[in-house]
Amino acid sequence: MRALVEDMDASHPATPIVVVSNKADAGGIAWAKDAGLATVVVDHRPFGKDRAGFEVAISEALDPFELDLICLAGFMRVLTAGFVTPWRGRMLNIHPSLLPKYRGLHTHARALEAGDTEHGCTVHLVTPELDDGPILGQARVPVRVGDTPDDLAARVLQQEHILYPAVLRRFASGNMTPLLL
Ligand code: NHR
Repeated sequence: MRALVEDMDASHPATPIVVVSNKADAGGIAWAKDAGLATVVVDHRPFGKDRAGFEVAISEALDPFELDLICLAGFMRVLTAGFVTPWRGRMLNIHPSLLPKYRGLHTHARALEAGDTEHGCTVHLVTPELDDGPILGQARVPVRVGDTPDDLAARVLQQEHILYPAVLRRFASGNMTPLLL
């Protein structure tokens, strides 16, 4: 999130408007406030298993901002079709694997487990199906002998901070051709 916002200088086709989290103590919320951005926090916990109720609360909080795009970054709640469908084609996510490999969680451990020599991250459009939407960009990293999941996560995260801002610039100016780094 921070890499995206910091990239949005005067030459950028998009403007950061509001940072949303389900965690009031998220570092990104404090940072966004400091940067002068609006923030919204909707705690998912009071909603229990009612994912739709949680999402309606987020939608109602976002409505007044009249956003054009949503970028998920480390957002860890699966979104239902009720939220995703109205944003079809306008919501991006960055996922820490070379999709279509390793949808879902624990991607670094799974890449190591599989003996992959290459790993990475993917920016994709969010569809109701998890980590399944059209690919907008990918960045690759080598897997090194002795890597732990944390080593690999750190190497991928560096690339995430390069890939996602580069893809957002292109996407916000109408270019959906996948960016392959
Ligand atoms: N929602 C939809 N409909 N489609 C996608 O592509 C989504 C999505 C919501 C989040 C991010 C994704 C990732 O890149 C994302 C993509 C969370 C989970 C998950 O299982 C899976 C994938 C992603 C994010 N979440 C658990 C849940 O029950 C909670 C896990 C936890 O809290 O640690 O929601 O990784």
